[in-house]
Amino acid sequence: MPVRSCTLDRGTNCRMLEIVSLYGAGKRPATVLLVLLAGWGCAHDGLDVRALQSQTATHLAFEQQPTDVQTGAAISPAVSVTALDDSDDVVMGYTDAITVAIGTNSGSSTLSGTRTVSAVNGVAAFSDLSLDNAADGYQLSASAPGLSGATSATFKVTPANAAAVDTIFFEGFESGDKSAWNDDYMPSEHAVVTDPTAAHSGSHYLRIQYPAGGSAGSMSHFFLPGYDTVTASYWVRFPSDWQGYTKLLLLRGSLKDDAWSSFGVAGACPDGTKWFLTNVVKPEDNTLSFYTYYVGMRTEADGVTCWGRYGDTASPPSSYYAPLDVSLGMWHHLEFEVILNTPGVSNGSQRMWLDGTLKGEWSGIRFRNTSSLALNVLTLEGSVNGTQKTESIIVDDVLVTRGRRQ
Ligand SMILES: [Ca+2]
Repeated sequence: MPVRSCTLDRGTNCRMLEIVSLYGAGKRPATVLLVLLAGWGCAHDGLDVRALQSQTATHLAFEQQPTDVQTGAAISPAVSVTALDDSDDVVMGYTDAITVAIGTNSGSSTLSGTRTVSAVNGVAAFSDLSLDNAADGYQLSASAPGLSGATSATFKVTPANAAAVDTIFFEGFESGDKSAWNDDYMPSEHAVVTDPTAAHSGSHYLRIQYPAGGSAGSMSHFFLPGYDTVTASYWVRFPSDWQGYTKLLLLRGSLKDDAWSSFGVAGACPDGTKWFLTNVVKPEDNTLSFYTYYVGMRTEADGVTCWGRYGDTASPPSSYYAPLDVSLGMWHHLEFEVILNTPGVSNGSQRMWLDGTLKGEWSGIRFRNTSSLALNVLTLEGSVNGTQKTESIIVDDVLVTRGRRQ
């Protein structure tokens, strides 16, 4: 067969070059090379095999990085890993098996799918990889016998979108900043901390600091126009020497065209046309409680001031299920579901769970008198604290969904 070749530098003269090479194991040099010139574009006769013979795979690299994915779904496009030589060129003749695994397992997931694939033309494609736990900051690793391995870019796994569990917002703080938040009141008290040993997932978490005797401010994320049913959850950890009380998760109802209409309303009595608020709070006795502003709530003695109601002595009443203790010095998973009422009808409800166990429910609530109001703002609220020392809580993996994840 007539053979022409050139410098094999993939230059302009060799655009039509196809190389079919028969290699042995990946690290051995080519023993047989068949160079087919489809276009006869090369400059001169003769086969310069030196470049090909020197093309020995030495290391791996991720070609198609893993992208963000939902739990249980295949990462798409397919992750691919290439075998490269010392010049970072793809070793087309490499056909050995390449294996991927979880490098940084920020959410304690299991990697499913075909994890070992033989390379074709120096590339191994992994088309059905999936992970089972939502978290930020995952990385994959790739390995092959005799080659230096590779670590992928970081990616995020979000909860699966079952029809009723659409994810509205997920924040694991792995970006290292607070850019996902629309409002940051008293920002110096809210720090994204890098510490893999303390984070719930990945290597970052949020620290909310309470100055001695004062407020920790708040951080809010908007999701206008909003929804009629929302579940907000996060992981929260109090220090073992925590003292005092604080609000925790706050779901606001603002007007669908004005995210701010539910701000600055503490102490006011809502009429169901501009705003409502409902919190999960941790009072001084370390137990959990609702703290809700709603239409028809009881006023204070002056007849014009309203402070949030716990519900247990109000009408309609709430139900709490002991024990309601929030243990100190350990992570807890707090979930808060709110279902809005039909406008003008007292048929709204809310429930909360601590570490998966139902701790409170309250139904028969009228949050609104107009469909112009919806659940559309999540606030991490630190507005009250009864201590005389500076202290802080830490938070990670904030999740807002349309339905509760079972
Ligand atoms: Ca995190």
